[in-house]
Amino acid sequence: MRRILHLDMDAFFAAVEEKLNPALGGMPVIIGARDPRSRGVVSTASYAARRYGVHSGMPLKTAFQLCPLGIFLPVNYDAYIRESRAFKKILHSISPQVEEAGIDEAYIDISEMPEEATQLGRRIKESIRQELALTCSIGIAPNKLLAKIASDFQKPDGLTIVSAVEVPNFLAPLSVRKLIGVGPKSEARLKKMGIATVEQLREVPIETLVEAFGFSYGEYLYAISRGIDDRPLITHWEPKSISRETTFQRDVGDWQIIARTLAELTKEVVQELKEQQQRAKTVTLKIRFADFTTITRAKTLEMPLDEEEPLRKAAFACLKRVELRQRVRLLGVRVGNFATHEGTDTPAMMVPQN
Ligand code: TTP
Ligand code: MG
Repeated sequence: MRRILHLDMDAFFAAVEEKLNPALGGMPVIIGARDPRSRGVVSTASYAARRYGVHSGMPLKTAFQLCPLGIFLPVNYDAYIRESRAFKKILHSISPQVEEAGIDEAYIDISEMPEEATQLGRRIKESIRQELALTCSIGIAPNKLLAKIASDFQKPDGLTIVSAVEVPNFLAPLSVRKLIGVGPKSEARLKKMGIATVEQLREVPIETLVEAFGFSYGEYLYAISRGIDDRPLITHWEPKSISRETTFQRDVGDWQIIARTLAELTKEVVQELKEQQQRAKTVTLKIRFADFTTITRAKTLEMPLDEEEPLRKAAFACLKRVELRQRVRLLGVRVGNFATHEGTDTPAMMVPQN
């Protein structure tokens, strides 16, 4: 079971200013410029300032009208970068599986960590509070999409844990805008269709979504409203991989078509592998069925290779391990676990298992 933690610092720029000047604590601090009548927009505002309706992206002049007694400060980027590095260092000390997603946010893959979610979340928040005197909000959920929504759920100083069984109920009442990839335009179009919440979006048949939004975005909305997101974390340490996947125009039950597609995808992946002068030791097959359940099967070879035939055989060995109990919507192949050509000294006699 995948467990992803997303952490986002609270009112980050404003919180750093409050840390540097404790006299500002609890006051309506607005970051953007020292002169609130100048042009430009609000970078962020402390939670005390947000009570007046001030928020990121708002013209400073509007913020000044809403909150004339606010403390307006210019952006002091160097200070924020320092604090950003410091909190990320704490995260890297907890796990090597960290994706730095922005100046004040990061994901950690905690699937392999034995610690219970609440405990781990509290421990990280406590470290950041004690070592940096800053607060953050954390979400823990089965994937990146859900973890990010969860970290935003009880801001500031929040900790929200969403287990796999809780996902449908957690998502149902939320506005569609909370979903990654749904901006103001899509929100407006959905509203015209009578769809405001994730629950309402889930009730729309996929055909209707594809008709209204086109094939790929329609499919995307269908998946995302069900909390499906298999994006991997992008970490420094993660070995690189190459992958290709394809979504069939119509779900496929014919084994011949599946086999032919798998061979084509593998061929493309191997071509890329050769271009990148890499050799891969692990082949992973991904299949998404008509009902959107998604499975992966992996096979690790005895040594890294860049030839088509053994890698295709490995992909087919994975396919053989899958019960094709439903039609297939999507097929994908990934090769990873790389060794560069210079890197490994491969004995010519070894034959890969298949
Ligand atoms: P956010 O995490 O979106 O906002 P925040 O940390 O200030 O508040 P919270 O997470 O508690 O809701 O963005 C992080 C920082 O990025 C923010 O402190 C300032 C900067 N930023 C801008 O400069 N302009 C913007 O429009 C946004 C959204 C953020
Ligand atoms: Mg933040």
